[in-house]
Amino acid sequence: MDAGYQLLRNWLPAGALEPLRARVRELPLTPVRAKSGMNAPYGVLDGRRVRELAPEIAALAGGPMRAALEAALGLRVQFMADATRDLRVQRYAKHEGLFWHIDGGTFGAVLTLDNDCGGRVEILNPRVSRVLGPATYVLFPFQRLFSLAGPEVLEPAPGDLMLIAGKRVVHRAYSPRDGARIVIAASYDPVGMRRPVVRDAIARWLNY
Ligand SMILES: O=C(O)CCC(=O)C(=O)O
Ligand SMILES: [Fe+2]
Repeated sequence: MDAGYQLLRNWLPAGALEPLRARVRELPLTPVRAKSGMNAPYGVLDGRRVRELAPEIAALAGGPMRAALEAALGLRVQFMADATRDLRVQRYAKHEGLFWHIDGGTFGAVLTLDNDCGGRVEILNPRVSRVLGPATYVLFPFQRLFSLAGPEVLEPAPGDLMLIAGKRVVHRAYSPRDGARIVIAASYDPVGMRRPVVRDAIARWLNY
C-alpha cells in the first residue's frame, strides 16, 4: 500500500450485498451533530452496539475484512483495542461526512454498502500527509486548505472494500448529493502493538 490505500472493487461476493445492506439499513444509527465547526454531521453506530445488535457484522469485520487487509499488507493485524471505536457503521447523507483527519487505528477497512449520493473518500498521498497530518487538529476550520493539496478522489461503489493506512494518510469522507453512503468501517493495529494511552484518552473524550 505505497499510496496509503487500496480499493478492492466488487470485493463482496454477489448475493451477499443485498442481505447485508437490508440488515444495516434497519440498525438505529445515532446522529453526530456538528459541534462549533469541529466536525461534519453523520450517523453512527459504535462497535459495542454493532456487536449487540448485529454480531454478523462484527464477524465480517473480524474475519474476511481483516483477512483482506492482512493479505494486502503481508502483516498480521487485530481489531484496535477499543471496543467502541474499532468498528462502526456510518451513514453520510447529503453534505455529511468526516472532516480531514488521520485515524486512531494504524489501518482501516471500509466496506461500502450503499452509495447513491456520489459519496467519496479523498486521500492525500503519504508525503503530503506527513506534513499536514499534525495540522488536522488545528486546521479544522480551514478544510479547503486540505482540498487544495491535491487529494486522490475515490467513489466507492456498493461492494467495494477500501483498505487504508489511516494513521499515515490524511483523508476525509464527503457526500455531495441527495441520498446516502453507508459503510461498515473497522480499525486495526498490527498484532502486538501497544496503544498510545494519552492519545486514546483524548480521542475518546473528543469522539463520544
Ligand atoms: O467512509 C469512509 O470511506 C472513510 C471512513 C473513515 O475515514 C473513518 O471512519 O475513519
Ligand atoms: Fe478515517
